[in-house]
Amino acid sequence: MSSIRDEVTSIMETLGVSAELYQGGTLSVRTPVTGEIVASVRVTSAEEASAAIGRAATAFRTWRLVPGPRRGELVRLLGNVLRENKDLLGRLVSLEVGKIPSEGLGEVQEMIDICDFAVGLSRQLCGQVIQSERPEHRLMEQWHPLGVVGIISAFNFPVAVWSWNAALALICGDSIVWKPSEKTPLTALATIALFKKAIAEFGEVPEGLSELIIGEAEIGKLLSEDERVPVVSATGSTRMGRAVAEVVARRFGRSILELGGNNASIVAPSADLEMTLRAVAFGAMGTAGQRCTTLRRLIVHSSVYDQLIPRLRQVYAAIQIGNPLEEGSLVGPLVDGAAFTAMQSSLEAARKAGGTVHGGERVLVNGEESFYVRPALVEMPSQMGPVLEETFAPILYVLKYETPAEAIALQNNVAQGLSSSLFSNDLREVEVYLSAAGSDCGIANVNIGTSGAEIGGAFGGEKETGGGRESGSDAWKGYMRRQTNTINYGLSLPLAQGVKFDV
Ligand code: UN1
Repeated sequence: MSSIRDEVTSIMETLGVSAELYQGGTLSVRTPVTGEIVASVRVTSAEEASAAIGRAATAFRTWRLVPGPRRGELVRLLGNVLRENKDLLGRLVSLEVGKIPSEGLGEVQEMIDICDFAVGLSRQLCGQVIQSERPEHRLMEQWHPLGVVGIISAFNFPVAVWSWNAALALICGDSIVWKPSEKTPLTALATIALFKKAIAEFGEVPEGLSELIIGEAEIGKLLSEDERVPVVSATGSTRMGRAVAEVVARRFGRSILELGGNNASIVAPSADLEMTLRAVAFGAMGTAGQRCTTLRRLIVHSSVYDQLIPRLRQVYAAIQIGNPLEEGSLVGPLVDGAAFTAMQSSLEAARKAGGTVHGGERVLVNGEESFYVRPALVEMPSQMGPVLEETFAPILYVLKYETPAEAIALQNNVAQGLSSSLFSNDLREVEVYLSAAGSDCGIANVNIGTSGAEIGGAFGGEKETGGGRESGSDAWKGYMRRQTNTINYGLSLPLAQGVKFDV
C-alpha cells in the first residue's frame, strides 16, 4: 500500500499543482491521520506578500469594471471545475485535515453550493430606489465593488470558508488575497490550481485577481495591516480575531469576523428524544468536535435527563473512532498533539470543578504520532470553568435545568454567540426561543443540531464570535461599498428639511 505522502503527491500532480510549491519548502505539513509529514511547502516572504497585495490592488481596478453577470460566469466555471474534481479535492481534505470521506466531500459540496448561489447573485447586486421628499428628485442607492478582500481561514474548513468569501468577493467585483491556515496549505494550493483551470476556460482576467500567501501568523498580520486591503474576512479563534479586528479598525478597514463558538442545545420536556439523540451525536462528535458550530453544551430538562443521558452515554461508548480513510469510521483524529493536550487540560479542569467525565481518553489508531480520542461527555454541576470556553475538541458538557427561562439564560450566559438550538414540540416555547427574548446567537435552530448550516443563510454570530456574516442571504453587502445618490431632474433647487438659502 502506498503511503499517504504518495497519495498526496499524486493528487497534487493530478490537480496541476507544481511540485516546487509543496516539496523542498520550509513548512512541514503533517497528516493528522498518521502524523507523518506529507509535504514541505514553500512559504511566502513578507516582500512577496506585499507584492501579491499590490498585484491584487491593481487587478481590482480592472475587475470592478467587468459587468456583474460576466464576473458570475467565472464563478460558474469554478463551480463546474469543483464538480469535476470533487472526489480528489474531498479526498485531499480528508488527508490533510483527517475528515471522514462524507465530510471531506461535503466540504467540497459546500464550495459548489456557494458558487451556484453567487452566480445567481451576480445579477442581483441590487440597491433600492427610495421615495425622495423633494419634487422631481430621485433618491437611490448603488452597491459598488470595494477593493482587495483579505481572507484568513482556519484548518477545520480549509477550503469551504475560502469559497464563501471568494465566490462573493469575485462576483462583487473585488480581488482576493488568501492566507490559509499554516496547517492546511495543500488544499489551498489545490484549490487555487482548480481556480486557475476555471480562469483558463473563462479567458482573460487581470493578473493578481486571486493571490495566495502562505505562512504563519505574521503573514496574516501583514495582510491585516495593509491599507490596500479594505476588507479582511477572518475565521478562527477569538484571540486571532481580536488581533485582526484591532489592527484593521485602527486603519478604518472593515473586518468580517467568524470566531469562536460555545454552542448549546436545549432539550425540552416535549422533545423527540430519538431525533435529539441523533442530532446531538452529529453535532458534538462530527468532525471530531472541530467545527466552530460543534455542539459544546447540552442543557437538558430534569424530566428527560435520566432518559436521554444514559442513552447518550451508550452512543458515546460505542461510536466508531478510527482511520477516517477507512469505511465505517465516524470520528477521525484531532488535528495535532496540541489539540489533544488542550482537550485533556479542559477535562482535568472539568473534573476539578466537580464534573463527571465519561470518555475523553486517547485511542491508539495509527501509532503515537497521531491523536485519536474517544469523545467526552461531561456531566457538570453548574456552568463554570472550562464550560465557558471553546475547546476545539469533542467535549460535550451536560447541564440540567428546570424552567425555560433558566435554560435560555444558561445558553446565553457565555461570551460567544455563534450557534444554538432547541429540541421541543411546544409551539410557545419554540417561538419564545426564536424571539428577541430568546437565543442571542447568530444561528438559532429548532429540532436540528447546531452544526451543518446550509450556505443559503447568513453565517456568523454575535459577541466574541465577532459579529460578521459570511455566505448566504445579504452577506454579499459586506464585500461592497454602498453609495447613496440623489438626482435632481427638475429646474429648481429645493433643499431638504425645508431649509432656505437664497443667494
Ligand atoms: C466552521 O466550522 O468554521 O455550519 C464552519 C457548519 C458548516 C460550516 C462550519 N457549514 O457546520
